Amino acid sequence: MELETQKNHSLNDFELLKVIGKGRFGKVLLVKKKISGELFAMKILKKKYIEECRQIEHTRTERKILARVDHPYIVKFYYAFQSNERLYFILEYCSGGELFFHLNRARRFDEERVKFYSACLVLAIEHLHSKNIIYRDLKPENVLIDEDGFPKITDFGLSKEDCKDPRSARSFCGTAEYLAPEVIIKQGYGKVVDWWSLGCIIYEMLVGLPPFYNENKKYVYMKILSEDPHLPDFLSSAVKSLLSGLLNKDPNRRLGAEGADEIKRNPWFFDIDWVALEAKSIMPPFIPNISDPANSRYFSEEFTNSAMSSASPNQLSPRACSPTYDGFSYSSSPIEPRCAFDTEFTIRGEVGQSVV
Ligand code: ISQ
Repeated sequence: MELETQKNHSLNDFELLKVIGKGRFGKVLLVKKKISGELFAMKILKKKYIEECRQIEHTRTERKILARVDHPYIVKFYYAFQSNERLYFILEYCSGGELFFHLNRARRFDEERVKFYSACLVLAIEHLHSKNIIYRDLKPENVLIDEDGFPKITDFGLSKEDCKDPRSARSFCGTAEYLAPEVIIKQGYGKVVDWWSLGCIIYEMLVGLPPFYNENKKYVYMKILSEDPHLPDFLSSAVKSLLSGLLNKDPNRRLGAEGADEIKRNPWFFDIDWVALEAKSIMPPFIPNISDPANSRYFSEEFTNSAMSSASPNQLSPRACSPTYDGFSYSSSPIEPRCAFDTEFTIRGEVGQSVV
């Protein structure tokens, strides 16, 4: 498998400290660079899984995109190297852990906190779109919090490059709860799918569950295609109107179809100073309490307690949650994991995957 990696770096340069994440094709370790003592996140991908699961192109794209982007709200990529069996990506370490970890604990955030995170995400997605990249997998698990409390998106495994045209992407991929209707009906889609997922993540941070939620994916897809999201009374009218715009099922009429400025001008964001936010000169609403950055208190014990060398990437247990939604408690039994997937399909007649 060929991938552009650096020959002058190797695993030996790092002390491996802890497992802090696991995904479909590998795991993420907290590592310390021996020579400088700096901490990094090391994403390790097993070539065997990548080849077996036909992920070679996605891995190449991820590596290319990571090297192309440079933004305060996107996890920084330093370099990549490889061994016979594995690929290694050296990334910025975000000691505050996943946004998902904090949301799961708090159940939901207040509007000011949600506004701050979503404004940062608007800037990150605007940056990707300016480079004709569609992110395609925005969800709380893919947003990390850095040591100062700023959010950063990570995981470009499903992203797509060269998307100038509003119908340039076709593959049926993403995470069920965050998929835009045009992805489900396999119409061909463009950058505005990211604004739909932004609507989903804003809703989830405010309400405690994604807007189109069901334990069964088939019903998730049906709701996305045919139901309006329920907007509880405790939401301000400004955020309700933003959510209605972002969750417009018609991609041409969705807020953001004319570009990120349309979203930035929405009344809910009236008090955001976008220039100051881009410069990271606005104080985040929550600052992780980290005296020792190597202490992984904001990472699930499911990861950090596992042996570094033996854990298989497929051992990730399903996400269990029982968020309270409008006073109604959903089942606390484990539900299907919210995993991203990718199924290639072609609009004109070739084999595709039926989703509903
Ligand atoms: C950086 N810091 C913490 C966790 C991470 C997980 C995946 C990629 C980068 C990361």
